[in-house]
Amino acid sequence: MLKILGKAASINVRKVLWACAELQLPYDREDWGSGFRPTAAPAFLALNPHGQVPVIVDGDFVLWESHSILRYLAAQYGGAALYPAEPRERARVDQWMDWQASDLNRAWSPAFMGLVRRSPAHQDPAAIAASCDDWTRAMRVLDARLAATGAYVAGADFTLADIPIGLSVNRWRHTPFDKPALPAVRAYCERLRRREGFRLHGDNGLP
Ligand SMILES: N[C@@H](CCC(=O)N[C@@H](CS)C(=O)NCC(=O)O)C(=O)O
Repeated sequence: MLKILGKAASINVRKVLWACAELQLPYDREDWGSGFRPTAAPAFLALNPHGQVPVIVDGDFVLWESHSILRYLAAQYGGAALYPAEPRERARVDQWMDWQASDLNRAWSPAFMGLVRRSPAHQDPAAIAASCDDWTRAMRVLDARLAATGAYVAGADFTLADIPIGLSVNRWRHTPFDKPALPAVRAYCERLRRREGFRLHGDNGLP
């Protein structure tokens, strides 16, 4: 049975849990990460030397890095529709996944840490305001993309990319600052609510 190491509140662990729901893949999950077993434990560092969740153990195969895990699970467990083989379709999925993990993640980080996590180290109002601006700019681009597809981020069909992007939209909704109305993002959220994976691991009250 697939083993997932990581607390269920972590956005990166939730990507993996949602992917398992899409693939109807059973798993055992162990709570690791802040508030639970420490990822600095030697047993954990032996699996992921970065000391971060999620990690999966699939037989004798160990893998860390959430988007790599999503791609592996889709490839290994019949997720061709989630991660198409056709090079251009696949590249479009990768493009949005990579953007989420890099630019979008970077944009929201100070605002999220300051406004939601209330981290004492992230209370500089100028840094929070700049992050809110960057995040809003990124979300406007996403809104335009979703308005153009009228469906999902990579196109007409739900793909792996909608997992990190869907969780990001959920985080946007839960972060308290003055945000513009983004009608296509709102409609996308309604569309995602039809999926059990999003209801369980995305739209579950956690930011
Ligand atoms: N790039 C990594 C980032 C993983 C990451 O930042 N994980 C956080 C939780 S969301 C973590 O492990 N924090 C340390 C901890 O909780 O102890 C991925 O996508 O898997």
